[in-house]
Amino acid sequence: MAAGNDTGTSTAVTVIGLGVMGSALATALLRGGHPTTVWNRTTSKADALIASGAKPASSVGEAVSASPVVIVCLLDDDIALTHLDGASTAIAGRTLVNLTTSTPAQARRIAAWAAAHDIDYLDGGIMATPEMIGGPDASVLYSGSPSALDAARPALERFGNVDYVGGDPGLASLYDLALLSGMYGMVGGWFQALALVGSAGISAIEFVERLGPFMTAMASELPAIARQLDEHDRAPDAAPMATHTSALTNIIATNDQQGVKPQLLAPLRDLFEQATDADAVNLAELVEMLARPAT
Ligand code: FVH
Repeated sequence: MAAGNDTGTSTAVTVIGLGVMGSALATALLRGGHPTTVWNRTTSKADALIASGAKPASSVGEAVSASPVVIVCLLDDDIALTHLDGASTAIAGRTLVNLTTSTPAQARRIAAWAAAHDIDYLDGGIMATPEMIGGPDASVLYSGSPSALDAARPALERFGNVDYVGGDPGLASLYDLALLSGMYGMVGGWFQALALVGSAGISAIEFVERLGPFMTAMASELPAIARQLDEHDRAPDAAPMATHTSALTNIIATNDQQGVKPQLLAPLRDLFEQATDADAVNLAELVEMLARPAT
């Protein structure tokens, strides 16, 4: 059963945590006309929001009592759980959306805690920077209780695209971390490439005019690899595995010769070497090798 105030046409929302991201979320809610109550450990971070119409709360318990939907955006899940647990009686009967970055196990832990306290729980992973919140490019992953999603949806739509990925509360976090894995892998490639051309005195700005389009062209290979994975397709790639291993060996040797640490690509070379030794025929097989338990 819903608890707290739900005045007018917009759901009242409480935001716990007013770091750069929590402040952006609260700002988007205020802009969307949601009565918004805020709490932060360092109270001065609420000042600008209060000037824009937010209601300050002097404790987490007071904050959550003000709204049927409670959004948490703190540094990490341990901190979130500590503060929520101290106000569990006040949160009972409400919808809780936790946008603190977590691991799937942490998300499931908070979901189990919420279930034990009669709290409808949705976990989230924000795929946006604070500046993007409320804009057309912001997207937030959600997983967990469908009824929590329904209750919170009008407020969540103020942040950006609502991307619900399933009932398992750990799923949003898994998708979040998998997407970030892709991003950090790509960023690692950028770093290695820029360090290598930089060691030869080549301008980074000049080089990225080549790197950007090349990365975009290579990304077009991704759906084919995904299809091979899903279908366990063993059709051989045009390039034999040994070709990739040789390319990576040359890349690492050249980085060494140029005085650039090859550390970001060395593990990838090792994986390709193992794939070559195992007579792997396509790149999808490397993904399967990564996911296979170590023997
Ligand atoms: N900023 C971003 O671009 C990313 C985008 C993807 C999602 N993340 C996650 O969002 C969570 C909050 O991140 P943030 O950027 O708002 O971080 P900060 O500005 O550092 O604010 C941290 C808030 O946590 C509060 N806090 C820290 N320790 C405690 C504590 N022991 N007790 C109570 N509150 C605590 C802090 O309070 P204060 O220092 O202002 O008093 C801020 O409210 C995070 O999970 C990102 O991974 C953002």
